Amino acid sequence: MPLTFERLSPALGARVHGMDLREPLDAASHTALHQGLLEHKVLFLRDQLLTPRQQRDVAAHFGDLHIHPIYPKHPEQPEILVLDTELNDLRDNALWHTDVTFIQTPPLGSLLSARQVPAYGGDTLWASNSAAYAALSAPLRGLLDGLSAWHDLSKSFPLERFGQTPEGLQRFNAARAANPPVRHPVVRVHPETGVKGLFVSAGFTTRIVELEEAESEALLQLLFAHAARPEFQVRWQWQAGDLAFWDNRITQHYACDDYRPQRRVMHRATILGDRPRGPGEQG
Ligand SMILES: O=C(O)CCC(=O)C(=O)O
Ligand SMILES: [Fe+2]
Repeated sequence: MPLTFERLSPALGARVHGMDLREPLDAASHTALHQGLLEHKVLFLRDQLLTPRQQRDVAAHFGDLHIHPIYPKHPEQPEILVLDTELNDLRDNALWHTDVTFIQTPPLGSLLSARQVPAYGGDTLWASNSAAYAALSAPLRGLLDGLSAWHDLSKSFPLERFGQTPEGLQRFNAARAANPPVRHPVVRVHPETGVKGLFVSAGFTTRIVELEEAESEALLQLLFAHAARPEFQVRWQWQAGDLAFWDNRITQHYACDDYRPQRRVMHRATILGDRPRGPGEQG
């Protein structure tokens, strides 16, 4: 079957046909996947029940992998993060966020593999941050281009859910100590395409540095609501064996919390990226 990308919505998202990631990734497939990712921002592949090792190996073609400071890791493969409703309360992912923006070099992207899915519910939504940016008025874009914001891990990992056991609390405190808030541009220039996108999200962004507190709060609320408009989204209904690969530099996502108490298990490999650059900065 030839390799094709089937577009799923106007803003972003495509289904990939004709690729089997259980086979070693050759140079042509790697290039096609990379180009597809830049063009569509999130790719979906069905019937790819990869082993944790295979998933890690595919992800490692795209960069160094991140090991999450809080979420559990796969026992055989520490680069694979395990999102299992029987291990963790995962409702905190039902919030629009770009992954791991609380570090200096946030992920380039992630590969998320569905292992066990509920009979219904548990969809994930992605939104294009470049579509959101482009839909703002020119004066507001001009203001945002010169701003920066703080991103803080503790905004998405509340102590009530991640610090309740002694081990959990120890991990939580170590994660906070190792990850003090970081500052990123409010508008990021995509390092490969040069396209501008919003780079704030409800998950981790706490404060716009250059503004007064009340101004920052009001503007962030406006941007969070704007970025979550359905026009900028694609929604994926999972089957076990599905794999999603998203460009985390120009998207945010939301894991729908509508399926409990059914079990849901996902494996994620997270590829580190570069330091986000704003419109005024040189490469
Ligand atoms: O469980 C999901 O569908 C997505 C969770 C999430 O936010 C992530 O894997 O980054
Ligand atoms: Fe996420």
